Amino acid sequence: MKFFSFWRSLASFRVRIALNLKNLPAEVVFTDLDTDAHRTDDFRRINPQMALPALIEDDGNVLFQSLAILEYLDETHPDPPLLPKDPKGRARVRALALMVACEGHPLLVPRVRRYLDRELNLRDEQQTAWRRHWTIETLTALEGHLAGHKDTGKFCHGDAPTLADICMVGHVSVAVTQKIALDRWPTVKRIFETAMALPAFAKAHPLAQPDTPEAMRPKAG
Ligand SMILES: N[C@@H](CCC(=O)N[C@@H](CS)C(=O)NCC(=O)O)C(=O)O
Repeated sequence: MKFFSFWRSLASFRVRIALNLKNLPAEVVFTDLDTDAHRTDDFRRINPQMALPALIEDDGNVLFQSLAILEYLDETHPDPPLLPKDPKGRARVRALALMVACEGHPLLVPRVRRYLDRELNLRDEQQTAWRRHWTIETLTALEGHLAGHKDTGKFCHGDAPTLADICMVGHVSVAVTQKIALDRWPTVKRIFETAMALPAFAKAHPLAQPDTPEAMRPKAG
């Protein structure tokens, strides 16, 4: 498989976690969003939406949209499962995942930031306020659903990671990058720390990728 990814892409982060959890090898094609590598004719032929991630299987089948990719990988490689067995549980996990992937994340992607910058002329300070607002809103909504819910366990749903955790950790990473303290979302914070302690999650982190700029990497010590 060829996996088109960028270190900072949160949707790529999700697929990296799933590939790691399921122990699936993929050749990574580093696609630099900062140099518009996703807007080239070559990439547009792969994903006309010009967004990461994309996965090309060995038979040429192209997969796009991270949640569709995650569910496809789960159906074709069911172990370990990323969704609960019962329909109610699956609905809850998908809903938690969609709160991030469909509501929070789309407001932060480069094409939206580009529009805020070039068309609406929002300066850095206003753009930072925009990012903080939607990040906080999403984490507050997640905390509301997770805290005290009978199905919340070590992870968002039960005691094993699911699509919900895979989506949530990316959004929490954004908050960490923006230096937003996580204390006001204790359940989210606890689950984030539990998930990121797993090698499959830690190895997928944006700051730990081969294409992560040196200056962004955490300093040892
Ligand atoms: N809903 C899509 C989001 C895809 C997306 O917006 N990806 C971002 C990186 S996380 C991207 O490639 N953006 C390019 C752009 O906005 O120009 C998914 O989950 O795959």
